[in-house]
Amino acid sequence: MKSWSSPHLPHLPGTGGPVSLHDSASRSVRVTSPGPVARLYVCGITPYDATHMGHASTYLAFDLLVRAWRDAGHEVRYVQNVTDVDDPLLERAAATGEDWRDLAVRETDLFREDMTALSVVPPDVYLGAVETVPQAAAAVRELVGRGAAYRLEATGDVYFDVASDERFGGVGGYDDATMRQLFAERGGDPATPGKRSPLDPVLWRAAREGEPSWDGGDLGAGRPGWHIECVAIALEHLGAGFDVQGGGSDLVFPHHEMGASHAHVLTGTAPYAQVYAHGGMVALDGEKMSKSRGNLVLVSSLRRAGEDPSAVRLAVLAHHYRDDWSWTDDGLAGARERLARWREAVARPSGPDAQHVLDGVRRRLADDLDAPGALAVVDAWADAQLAQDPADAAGSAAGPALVADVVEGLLGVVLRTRA
Ligand code: 5CA
Ligand code: ZN
Repeated sequence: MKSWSSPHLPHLPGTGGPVSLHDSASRSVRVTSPGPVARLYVCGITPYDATHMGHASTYLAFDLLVRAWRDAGHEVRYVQNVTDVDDPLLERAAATGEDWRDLAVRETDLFREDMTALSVVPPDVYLGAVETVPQAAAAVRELVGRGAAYRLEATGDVYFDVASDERFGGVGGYDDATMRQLFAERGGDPATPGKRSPLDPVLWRAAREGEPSWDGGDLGAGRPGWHIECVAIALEHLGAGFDVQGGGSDLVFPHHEMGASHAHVLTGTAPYAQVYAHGGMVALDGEKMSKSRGNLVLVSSLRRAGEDPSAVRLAVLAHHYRDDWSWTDDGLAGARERLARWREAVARPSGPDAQHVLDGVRRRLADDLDAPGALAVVDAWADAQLAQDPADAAGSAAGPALVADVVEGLLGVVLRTRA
């Protein structure tokens, strides 16, 4: 699948330091220590509706990571999926009478436009579930071969035996009751009769009347379960033990827990990912923003309303990526004001030295992507700059130029139009 075009990434003097990131599995902030190539997998959208500010916030968080890693001198290999066949997508298409493929293509196109507008660095590998069915089916057959999966005679569906991975539960660290509750709330089927454990997730759903299906070889016709799709893509394009598995906190369990267990059994190694990083949930009016609830602020609506994408980025980056927060008009208005101040400050022909802005923003981002801290560093410089009488012209042109590059390169916020 095609990705989207890269934003301009200005060259910054020197290099940033090692990037630390909170790991859900160890419940601690850990220094990422990629080899020459930093390997990142971020769970992509299920394209049955438009991208809302919750999704955008998650992708912006990992965009900061990509930028910080690159700034620290790593080559980054970034893989993202599109869940372009799944129950909610099929249900929405059935409800509106649209072909599910057309729906997926349309919403994925809109997502690319949204990400491009928001200056999100594109993944190097962008893959849909449909185009990777053969890899997912092969992974399921492998799990069957290893005795970690079993078929339910009633339906022909194939399930993963969570007991086959002794590390199962290690990503989320939840007790059994919580796992059961989250599994039921987040697309699992605890009550399906005949399963060895209520928590066992489906690996291969046998073909049903009116549902799309693919040839699964020994598995028969069907389609892959959600977790194995991401694992098949990540293992093929990053390999086991990659640096960061990312997504929103709603994916900790079951999605990333199950994915890790599938991979542990498939590869015979652990961990699947060095760090499991999760962004907080964005709400609107106190409720998690979600397509199923319909309480959405869409990136595309903001764009249509003429909102500056840099203001949208600043509205998101004013919150730490791990916090849950609510989208508000006031938050966006505050971001517009900040953007205007920063633009005014860098537009002046000279200003205070800005090496400490570069150092400070680097340090804040390297510390678990502390974007609010990074914004405060830039605010302090802008305040000092705007407090000066422009006629005094203290400092040099290098200060404003460096701040504009730091803000664009590390925060993705565009302050100056390029000639
Ligand atoms: N396709 C799967 C992942 S394989 C999926 O969860 N798709 S999604 O469209 O529902 O979500 C896309 C990404 O946005 C996921 O990383 C999810 O964790 C994140 N996300 C969804 N809702 C919110 C929200 N309200 N706030 C923050 N992030 C969110
Ligand atoms: Zn995923």
